[in-house]
Amino acid sequence: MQSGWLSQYFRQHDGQCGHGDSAPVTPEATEDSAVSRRDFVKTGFVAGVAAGVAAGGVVAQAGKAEAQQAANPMGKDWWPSPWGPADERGANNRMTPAKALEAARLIKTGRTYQLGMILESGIPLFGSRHVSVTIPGGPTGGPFGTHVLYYNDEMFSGEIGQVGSQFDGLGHISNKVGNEIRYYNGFTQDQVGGAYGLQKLGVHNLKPFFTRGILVDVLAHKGGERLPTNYVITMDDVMQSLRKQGTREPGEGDAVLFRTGHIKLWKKDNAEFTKGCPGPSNTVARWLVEKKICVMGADTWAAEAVPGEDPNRPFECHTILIAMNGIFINENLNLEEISRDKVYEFAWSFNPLPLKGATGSPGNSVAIA
Ligand code: UVW
Repeated sequence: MQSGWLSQYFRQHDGQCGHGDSAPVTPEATEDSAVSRRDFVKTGFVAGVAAGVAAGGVVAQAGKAEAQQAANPMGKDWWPSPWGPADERGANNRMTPAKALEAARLIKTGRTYQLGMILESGIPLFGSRHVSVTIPGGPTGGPFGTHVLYYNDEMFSGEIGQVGSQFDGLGHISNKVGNEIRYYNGFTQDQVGGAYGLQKLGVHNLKPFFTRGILVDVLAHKGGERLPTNYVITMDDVMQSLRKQGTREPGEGDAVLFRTGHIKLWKKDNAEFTKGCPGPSNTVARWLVEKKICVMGADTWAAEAVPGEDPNRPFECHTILIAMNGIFINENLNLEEISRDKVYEFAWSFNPLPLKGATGSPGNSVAIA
């Protein structure tokens, strides 16, 4: 279980994050803000009477915005997607032949960099997730034939798409909007849920990613061994890092990877690793949405800052990217080697495991310089 505010968070929200009818926790739901909301309505009423119809119109406008916020804690409904109301691939649609050719042109030396960490027991894990690999028998089977052949199999158990250097698919994140749990493209829990694999938005819908990747080496810019746990990366950090590196801003269909140095805690101090993590702010995530990227990655377990800007709204970048915009997240990456070699722009590839109905995929994304 997580330490610090997250375990606190889990305790407070036990029974609220399932399918119950309880409203999502937002700052607006707190007593203080309820009071200020009442005051706002009262003030609006008085102002409306005093200043006539014009002022009343402004108040009505504000009231409408507030009602929208109450109906959808993210401020607006995010469906249908730009790829149509039936789309299940999101930003994976940006993987075009032209994009693959653009990525191929970035390959100059042919050197490959493994970005995935080894998937094994003992790695840091979120919440109560687990990883177990066992080899039944010893060897598992055989002997066969006169050449006396044996074979080994493995048994794996674990949340296969959500452990290790995981790739979050579009069925991973949803938010309560009004009375419905809503996913990417507005799909509801009834449409997506399935005891033996998601009925919609499974990672098997995705085609391989082969695209331009860029490293935003925030640690190199800020200096030190690693960014402080829960450091929130600002737009200024991003722009200064890119300027220092001489890297072009992200373009449509790019994969953007943030280095914080947090991965140095991997298997060395798992408690500190999972306590929180540094990562991009919501503003950075929204900028990446504007840039129409396909994947945001990082060397941390959440890829975004935890607890982030508002502890009452954990994993908000997950919602902004995955649920609202169909953009994928690749977590727990080893970005140390590409940082060391100053590989800032490269061909990036990841081929999600076509596991039917899975929420994500294990794997090993690669940078080719
Ligand atoms: C959650 O599942 C909440 O986070 P992550 O995608 O970082 O594992």
